[in-house]
This record gives sequence, C-alpha cells and structure tokens, in this order.
Amino acid sequence: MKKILITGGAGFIGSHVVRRFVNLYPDYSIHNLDKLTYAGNLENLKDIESCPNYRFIKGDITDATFINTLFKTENYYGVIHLAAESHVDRSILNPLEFVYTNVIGTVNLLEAAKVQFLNNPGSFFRFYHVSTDEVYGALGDTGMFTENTAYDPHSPYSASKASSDHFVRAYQDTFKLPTVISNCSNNYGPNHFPEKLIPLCIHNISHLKPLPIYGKGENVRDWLYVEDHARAIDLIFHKAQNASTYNIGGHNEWKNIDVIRMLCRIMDVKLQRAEGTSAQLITFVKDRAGHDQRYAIDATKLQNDLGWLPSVTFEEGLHKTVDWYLENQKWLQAVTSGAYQNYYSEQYTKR
Ligand code: NAD
Ligand code: TDX
Repeated sequence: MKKILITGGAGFIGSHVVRRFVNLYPDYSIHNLDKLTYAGNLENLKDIESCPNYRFIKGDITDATFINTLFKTENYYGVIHLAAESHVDRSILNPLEFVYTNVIGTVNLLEAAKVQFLNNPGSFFRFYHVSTDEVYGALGDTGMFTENTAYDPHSPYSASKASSDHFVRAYQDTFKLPTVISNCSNNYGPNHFPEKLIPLCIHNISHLKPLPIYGKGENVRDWLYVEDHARAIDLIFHKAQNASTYNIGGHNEWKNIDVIRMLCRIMDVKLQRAEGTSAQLITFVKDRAGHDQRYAIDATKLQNDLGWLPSVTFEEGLHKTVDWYLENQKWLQAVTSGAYQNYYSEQYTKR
C-alpha cells in the first residue's frame, strides 16, 4: 500500500482531508501525524478510526529525531502537511510558538523528506504544503490575490506561514524535492475550533454570550466550506505539476459584521428565539493589532487547470455548520474547557 503522511489530521481542515482520503482511497495507507495540541482532537475522526487503511501517530513535527526515524521506517509515497499553529490572535500573544511549529516543524519535515527522496531515486514522491492566503498581506477595496501576488505578511502567523512556503520552494529549487503549495482563504464548517470567528459566535449565540466584533466589523474575508477545500487538496495532490502553486477560494467575500448578522438570523430561527435576539449580543471590541482589511482569492488557475469550483453556497454551508454545532454540544463543551478556557478569559480581560 502507498503510505501517505497527513500532518495535523486531528485538526479542523486536516480531519476533513483524512476522512476524504481514508474513504476514497482504500489503496492508500493514511498515517495521521498529530501532536494533539489544544486544536487537535481525535473525536473529529471517530467515524473512521477503525478503518484498516488508517493509522494515528502521536508526534511533534518540531522533534527532528522523531521525524527522521519516522520517514526512514515508513518510506512515504507522499506528504500532505497541514500541522500548524493556526490562530492569528494567538500568534500576537505568543509568536515563538508559531516559529517553532510552522517554520522549524516544516523544515524538519522537508529535511526528512529530502533524505528519503535522495535515497530512493526514480521513486514517486510528493510534498504538498497547505498554506494560507494571509501570506499575501491585505487588499484594499478592489483586486484579488493571484498566484503571482508578492508576499507581504503582517501577523506573526502569516509571517511564519510565508516563511514555511519559502522553505518549501527552496527545497524544490535546491534539492529538486517534488513539492506543491496551495494558499487558501478562510475555511468554515464542522470541527472548527471555537476561537475562530464563526464557531466562536455559534458557541456564544447558543449561550447568549456577547459576540466580539473587532473594530467596526468592516474587515472582509472570503469564506470557503471546509469540504470544498478538502476536495481541492485531493485534486491538487493528485493532478498538479511539481513546483506549482494554487490559490483556493470561495468567490465569497463578506464583511465580518454581515456574516455575524446572517448567523444571528439563522440561529434565531433554529433556536426558536424571537427575531433579533441573537443580534443584540453583537459587541464591538478593540480591533486586532495589524488587522488585515480584506482578503479575496482569484482561484481561476485551479478552475482552468483542474476544473475545481466551490460546490457549497455560503447560506447552505452556514446552515450545515450551525446544525453540526447544535447536534454536537458535547464536542463543543469538551473543547471549550481546559487550555482553551484560559486563553478565552485572557482575551476577554484584555478587552
Ligand atoms: P487547526 O489549528 O485546526 O489544526 C492544526 C492541527 O495541527 C491540530 O490538530 C494540532 O494538534 C496539529 N499540530 C499543531 N502543532 C503541531 C506539532 N508541532 N506537531 C504535530 N501536530 C501539530 O488548523 P486548521 O485550521 O485545520 O489549519 C490547517 C492548515 O491549513 C494550517 O497549516 C493552516 O495554516 C492552513 N490554513 C487554514 C485555513 C483556515 O481557515 N483554517 C485557511 C487556509 C490555510
Ligand atoms: O472574536 C473575533 N472577532 C472578530 O471580529 C475573532 C476571533 C475574529 N474576528 C475577525 C478577525 C477577522 O477579520 O473575524 C475575521 C476572521 O477571523 P478568524 O476567524 O480569526 O480568521 P482569520 O484571522 O481571518 O484567519 C483564518 O483564515 C486564514 C484562519 O484562522 C487562518 O488559519 C487561515 O490561514
């Protein structure tokens, strides 16, 4: 069986990618390598954990010795690298954590992959690095990020992701390691950790807590349903040329305040509350430092080369997402205790 290493598979996007690969590709052996930080949760993969082509490996990508041994033992056919510290606000509080995981962790994987690749001339190998549109910086009122937009990261998170993208290209150029990179816009959907805008607000609406909107809520994000991202990753992993880059986005730009107003309307109906109840929870709070004004992705290349288009409309996706959270209160309760709770109170004290 061809062994595929998926890193960060217990996280939000990773769990959707792991499920898709385990279900669609019985001839692959899927190894999910995850440290299980506060953001990683094996509950996300309960439905596939006993599949014969799935294996979970608990481990830390910053541990070079462990990573080198793993590659030597397993001889991977391909790597899909999603493990990362992913929350911009946390990167403002603790940038070094982002350097360790996102930069050093990625270079550890590249080094181990390089050794395996050079020791096996003629064998297929691919290193797929999953990245973000935040590496391109911020847009004004017009324009979109293309694959040729110059990198201009602003937050410690996006700086660490930009750095890891550069290292991936450096390994392609210097060692001819076969790599691909994708840069995706904001995802949403089931299993999204409730520190990010949409799941945080779903959680707070359920509990009649304030909905913290940074600044005036006029920042714009381009939202994509997570399963559409997983489908794009599948296509790119299997069909892209080596050394290529693809932007992935939903053609779905919204101001934050409008997203939250729509969410409030949907949840008033689902929770059988009087119209306008949830919107009363909207609370404008201090803006995020260095808050990027607008992201918008031009995904034409992915559409033209590989025929990918988003399949889930925003309204449909939000309904599916809210339904999932309302049906999975136990998941929400479990992840909103412990480490998350401390971070959450810290954020509120700051405001
Ligand atoms: P997430 O925070 O939900 O999950 C990250 C996973 O990585 C967790 O399971 C965590 O346990 C694991 N992890 C963290 N540090 C690790 C380490 N040192 N060793 C091994 N595992 C470790 O993140 P996500 O939102 O699913 O994002 C996945 C990837 O996609 C990231 O690389 C992120 O930059 C990128 N991305 C995310 C979005 C988005 O909207 N969420 C958009 C574009 C790109
Ligand atoms: O409480 C909040 N209030 C608020 O107004 C939070 C958490 C966010 N916001 C704003 C900030 C952003 O403009 O909402 C927008 C979305 O914020 P996040 O959900 O934190 O996402 P963002 O910072 O845009 O980054 C996300 O998309 C790109 C992911 O977290 C990244 O991992 C991904 O790379």
